[in-house]
Amino acid sequence: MNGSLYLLIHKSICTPKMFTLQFGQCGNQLGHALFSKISTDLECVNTGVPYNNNYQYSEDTFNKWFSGISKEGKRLARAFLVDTEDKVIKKICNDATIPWTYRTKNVICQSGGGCANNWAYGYMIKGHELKDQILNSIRQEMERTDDFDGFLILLSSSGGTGSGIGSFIVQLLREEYSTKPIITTTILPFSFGEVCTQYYNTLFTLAKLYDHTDMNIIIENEQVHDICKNLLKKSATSLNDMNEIISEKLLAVFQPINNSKSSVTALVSEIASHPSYKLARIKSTPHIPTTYSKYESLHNWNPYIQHLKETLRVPNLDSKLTDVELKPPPSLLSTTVHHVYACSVSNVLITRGSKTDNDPIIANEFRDKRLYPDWNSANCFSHLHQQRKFLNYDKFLALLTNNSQISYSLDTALSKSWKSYTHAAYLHQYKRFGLEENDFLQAFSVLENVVKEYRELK
Ligand SMILES: Nc1nc2c(ncn2[C@@H]2O[C@H](COP(=O)(O)OP(=O)(O)OP(=O)(O)O)[C@@H](O)[C@H]2O)c(=O)[nH]1
Ligand SMILES: [Mg+2]
Repeated sequence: MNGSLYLLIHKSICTPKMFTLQFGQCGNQLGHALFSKISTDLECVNTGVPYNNNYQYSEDTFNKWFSGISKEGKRLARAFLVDTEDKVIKKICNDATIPWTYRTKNVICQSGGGCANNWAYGYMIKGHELKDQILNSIRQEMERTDDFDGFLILLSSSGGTGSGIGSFIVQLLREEYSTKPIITTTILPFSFGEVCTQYYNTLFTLAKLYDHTDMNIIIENEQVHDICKNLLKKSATSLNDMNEIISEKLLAVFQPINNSKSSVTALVSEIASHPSYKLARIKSTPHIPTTYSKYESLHNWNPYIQHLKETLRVPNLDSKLTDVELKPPPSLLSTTVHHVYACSVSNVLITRGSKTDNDPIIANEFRDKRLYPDWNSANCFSHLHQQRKFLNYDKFLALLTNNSQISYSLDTALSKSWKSYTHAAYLHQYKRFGLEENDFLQAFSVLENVVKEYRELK
């Protein structure tokens, strides 16, 4: 075979391929927003790179997220849709405005009334009913796929379907694909005004996922809502607006980079190689109102980088701290930085956009040994760059970070579920599906240990 033809075929076969699994209302709506963003990114005209480079990026994007073209000429998402009520699935599958579609066989949906915000109902009952159908669809897709790179699971921790069925299926995937990376994206609930069982569901989900995933990316709905309010200046924020922000964060990390380190396996080993620290968050910038032009960058690279570093601040003593990610990046580099920073197990900085001699990217801010624990100060940071612009942003930056800040969010979930538990509140709703006191105590113990490990990071 002609050498260059061989290389071309080989390169396309070797593009790492992602399997996206969407569970419940949140997982499916978020997945839909994610594929929408991928399509928007594919169709960008202001790429900042020569035709050939953009062609390669588009090929890699297509191969990573899609498994072919449908008879109607639409891209086929390599996604699996699971729900126990059909409202959301019907809506997204019948969306005629989108340039992609789902394989019918990969849509696993009951037309019941959902899992009633009950992790136990999802995990103990509905998961068993649906597991064969879900695993068979995955096996069939796997047979069609070479160079499988990893699972990306999308779910909320506080309902019943995403949390319960999602946790159950992740456990089965771990058994069946023991060496393949499993990354979960877990959406944590708002702290007020949602359902009374949300913290028990969150407790069980986080504890189960801790045992079976390689990396769990934690997203807090409350924080994403505030990003929309403060940075996008939305007067009313919808779940859709929030899903757009979450999708941008995820894709800033997972869209192709011309570097083998961007494969899921490599990212997991960079960020979550220590078995006690598997939680990550994505800090990203800039998020700007749609009325602003994305073509023109407001800043050089380095103020953005310093801004991302400032998002790692933690409160000093008992002082209250504004979340820096909710503020726009300052236009001037600050010279008097003397804050206290979270201790990071590891950080990966991903930059997307044009880097020039006049505007270089200097990531030394993240090489500061004081940001990391003594036992991991050597291999704790890496920087990946993609010259191709992302979603028409002149520059876009994401910091995938595994650090001690997470203990604050988990502490809230723990203390609220512990409070309910000590009053024996709603326990009967879980016991009627077979959970026992011991299951609660085990989940508390796993999560308390996680919080303790992160809090003691130095
Ligand atoms: N970010 C985001 N959060 C969502 C979305 N839809 C629901 N949520 C959040 O998800 C939680 C509720 O979980 P759902 O995903 O609706 O529940 P489910 O998995 O469908 O489970 P059941 O309906 O109980 O069977 C709440 O915290 C909501 O705020 C969404 O599209 N985006
Ligand atoms: Mg639901």
